[in-house]
Amino acid sequence: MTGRPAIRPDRLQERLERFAGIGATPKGGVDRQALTAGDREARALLAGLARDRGFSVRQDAAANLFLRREGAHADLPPLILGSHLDTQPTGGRFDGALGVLAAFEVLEALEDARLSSERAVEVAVWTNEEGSRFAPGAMGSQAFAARAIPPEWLAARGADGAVLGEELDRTVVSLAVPAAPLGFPIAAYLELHIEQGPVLEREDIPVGVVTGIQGTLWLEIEIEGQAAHAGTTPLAFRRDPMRAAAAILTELYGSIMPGDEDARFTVGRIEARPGSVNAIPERVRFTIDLRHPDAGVLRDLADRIAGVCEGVCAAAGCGLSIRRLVDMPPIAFPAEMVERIEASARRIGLASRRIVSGAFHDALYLARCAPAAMIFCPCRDGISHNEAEHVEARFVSAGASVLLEATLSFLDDAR
Ligand code: HGY
Ligand code: MN
Ligand code: MN
Repeated sequence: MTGRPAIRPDRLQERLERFAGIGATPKGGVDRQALTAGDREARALLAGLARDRGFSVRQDAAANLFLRREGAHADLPPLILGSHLDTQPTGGRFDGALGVLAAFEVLEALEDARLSSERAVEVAVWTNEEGSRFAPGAMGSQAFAARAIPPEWLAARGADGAVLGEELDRTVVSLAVPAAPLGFPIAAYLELHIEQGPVLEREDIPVGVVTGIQGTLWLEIEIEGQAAHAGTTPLAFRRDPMRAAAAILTELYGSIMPGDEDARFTVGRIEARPGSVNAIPERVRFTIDLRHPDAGVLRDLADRIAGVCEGVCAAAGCGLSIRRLVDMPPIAFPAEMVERIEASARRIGLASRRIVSGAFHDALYLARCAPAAMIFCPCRDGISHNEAEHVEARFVSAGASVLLEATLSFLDDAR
């Protein structure tokens, strides 16, 4: 070994720049949605970089990508470092990509130092974490944890009309690499990610030690009314689903978050059919993203939403259907994993604070397979899922250094 492995901040910044160029938007963000040509281009670029360093590349049936640096004992479950390369339609350069490229930087640092380890270390690129093109989110990590792809996912149509199964096949065949099993034993999982909120920056703390992830529900609300002429139909003759939706959203926006500072209620997508300016819609469909750290409260809020929808639609003479697209219960990471991340930050002289993640992450599902932990770094103004997303170089280096230190702590344990 040639000295203790170290992150090369310049190399990591160059990689972040290079990947940000795949799906770059005019406003400085990234649109590299899951299973698109841009996603495939980024995966191919990373696979090529991995091969150049002598790492092996595999891909499973869910298109999860694994870049492996061998250890002395190939039969030992590997340590996995990962995140995602897919982005929101108007996403940023760091959400997901930071975790993947910092993990790759850790692998390169181990290789540069010619460190020999008992077990392999692998970088995982999880498919479709965002869920914005194809619901649900965290699709690849869910399939890995369950060791199966639910058949109903494959027939699903994305927001752009594409069929998931076809896009998944296209992505898997786009990379001629050996197949990995869908799900395999792992020793532990570590993920670096931007906080996507304002806490760390506000307290000027470079490292977030994630203690858990709050629960998330995605609902699709569909209200059926009666299409009619906008000019000739008096109020008493209308069964207007948009009017019902407006009453529902007024009630829910006016009560859920104002009533509970830990609750998060978001309507990100709403559409009317036929969507004609002078026709009362036949149908209105909208999504709800509901989050809470407490599973019981999340359930009660979901029941409340259903009750409000049922009451308003009955009074408006409209039909109602509620589809659950995502149901992610909250999780807590194991105490010893949280302490390990804290100790890693302390050993390299970085201040840290514990924090619960408001966003879901692939680690939520990997936590079902092995001890898992997450490291956060601050992002400017707490902004994410926005093209203005930005992370200062010093925080990128700090996060990657903690990821390396935590990785070494696992490899040291195995000595
Ligand atoms: O929506 C989420 O929490 C994640 O950022 N995709
Ligand atoms: Mn993310
Ligand atoms: Mn995201």
